[in-house]
Parts: sequence; C-alpha cells; structure tokens
Amino acid sequence: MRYWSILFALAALFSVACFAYAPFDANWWLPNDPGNHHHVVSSFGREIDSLFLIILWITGIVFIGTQLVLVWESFRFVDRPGRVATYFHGSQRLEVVWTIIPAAILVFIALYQMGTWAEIKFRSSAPKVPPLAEITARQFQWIMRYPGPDGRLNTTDDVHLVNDLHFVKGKPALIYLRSQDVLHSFFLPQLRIKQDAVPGLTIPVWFDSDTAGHYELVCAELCGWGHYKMRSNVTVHETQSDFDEWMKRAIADQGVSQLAAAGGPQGR
Ligand SMILES: [Cu+2]
Repeated sequence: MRYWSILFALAALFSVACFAYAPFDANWWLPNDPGNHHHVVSSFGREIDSLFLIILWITGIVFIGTQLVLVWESFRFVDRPGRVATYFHGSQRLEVVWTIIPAAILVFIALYQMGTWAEIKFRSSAPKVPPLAEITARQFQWIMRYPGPDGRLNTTDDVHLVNDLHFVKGKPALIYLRSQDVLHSFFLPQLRIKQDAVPGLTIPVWFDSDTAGHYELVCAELCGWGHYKMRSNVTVHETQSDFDEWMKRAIADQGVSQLAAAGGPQGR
C-alpha cells in the first residue's frame, strides 16, 4: 500500500509549513509587541531568539532529511507479492557516525550559548541596582513585595500586590524570586526570560525592556490544577516619574485597605 508513504509525506509537509509560517506571525512562537513583529523588547531577546533559531535550523534540516528518506523508502519498498524482505544486523560504523555527529552538534551548542547563559544567569552578571521587588510564586498567583517609601525590602512599609509587576523602560530590573509551595516558573514571554521558582531558594532574576507597554507574566511549570490561572500583568512605564506616580497610588491604596481591615478610619 503506497498510501502510507503519502500519509507520511502529508504529515511532514504540514510540519514544515508550520515552521515556514512561524516567522510571519507575531504570536506564533516568539511573541513580540503588537505592531512591531520583528523587534524584541528586551536586551537578551535577540540572543535568545538567535539561539532558538539555530536549534530550529539544525532540527529542521535533520527533520526534512529523515522525512524524505522515510517517504521515499516506504514508497519504493512497498509490499509486493513474491518479494521477500531481507534483514541485517546493525552496522557498527553507522552507529558510530550517528552518535558522533549529534554529540558534536550538542557540544557546539553548549559552547556557543555559554556567553548568553552567563549574561542572563550568572549571579556575577546581575545588575548592581537595588531590587525592584521580591516575587513569591504560590498556587496560583504571584505575590509581589515592593520596597515601600524607605526603599528597602522586608521592612514594615513594604507594598504588597498580587499579579502586578511594574518597572521602568530602559532600566535593568532585579527581582528576587521565591516559591511558597511547589516548583513554578517565572516566564516573561515577550522579554524571553524564564526562571524556575524553587521552594527554599531565593533566586535573583534580571531583565529590561526598551519599549513601554503592557506585557504578560505567566507560570511555565505545571504546578497544579490552577496552573493556567497564574498570569500576571506586567507594566513597563515610560519614565521613572510614571513609575513613582503608580507606586504612590499603590501605597495609598494599601493604606486604605489596611484601614478597612482595622475597621475603617473611624475605628468602628
Ligand atoms: Cu505555577
């Protein structure tokens, strides 16, 4: 039956069409800010994308090659009455070749990405700025603790917010990431930043954006039934004074809700 070769060919064509379409859609694989499809808003973004594309090229070429062989062989060696299949035991030379080539590719990728990894993950590369916030992941929300008017974290005037990340355009933002319960993953898709939140650890994460606007923070680790709900607003402010304005309102709102919890301004 030659139908099998046709089916394999169609599946491969469909996959390749998806690959080919991806760069033309702003939200297909590499989400970008609306209206500006080929611009990544963070400074790490371009490097992450180029690493992603190198791996995509390597796997894509191998995929197309193996699919061509698969389709061609299943077409050519179709079952015919009277023809007997022949078998042979593995070829050592072939096995050595197809072990060495992938190993060499992996070593190349490992060496090639080292600079980017160091820039994004090595603690020595962390920007020397006061922390923007401490972010604690828990089932199923992001709890954000910003330093209050005293500018210091973990003091009584800290501002507590849920699912609301704010920072300023063009300035490196440093956060401390924690988890209260299980493994979560702090993922800023538009900024190409991803970091696991591990119970018991406090992990510094830094990022920036050259475009003010609204983005998204999501959890990228299946952490329970409500995993899909772990989304947070991300606001990148145009200027520091916009940010300060927002922070002032957040502090005032927190004062109101604390008064409410204490029974209102009249103390009832
Ligand atoms: Cu989660």
